[in-house]
Amino acid sequence: MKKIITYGTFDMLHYGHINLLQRARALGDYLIVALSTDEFNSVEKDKVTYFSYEKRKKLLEAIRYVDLVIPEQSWDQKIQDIKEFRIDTFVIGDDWKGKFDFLKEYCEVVYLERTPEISTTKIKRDLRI
Ligand code: C2G
Repeated sequence: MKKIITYGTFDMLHYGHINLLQRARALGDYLIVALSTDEFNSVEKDKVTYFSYEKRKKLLEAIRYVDLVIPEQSWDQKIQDIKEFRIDTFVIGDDWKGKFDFLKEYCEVVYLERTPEISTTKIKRDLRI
């Protein structure tokens, strides 16, 4: 079984996120999403999410491409996650291109093209939330 992992905040879930998850899952047989916790978002990513971790987790668990959701609590947990879950491929959007090449020592690293024209920031701006 080829296991894939990806990381993110996935706030205000939109089709750009779904495109990423669908393509990530298509690279293997099992997709784990490491979901940024509320604390990790505010302390490390300077992000205030519209939905709490529990609500973002519930949304992700309802997606057919997602097999397991775990918390992302630190920038430094990726190597441990890859070992613990026997991950074959790490996947993330190409806005991170090159940033996680150090993981190539542990698994395949794939950067997927971001879906243009959509982001949580854009949604908030357009809705003036
Ligand atoms: N994404 C995408 N297209 C968009 C928007 C997002 O492909 N239009 C992808 C991002 O590239 C990322 C995933 O969807 O792979 C989740 O996006 P975010 O929630 O913005 O994730 P980010 O804050 O980049 O968190 O340790 C890694 C970080 O947790 C990544």
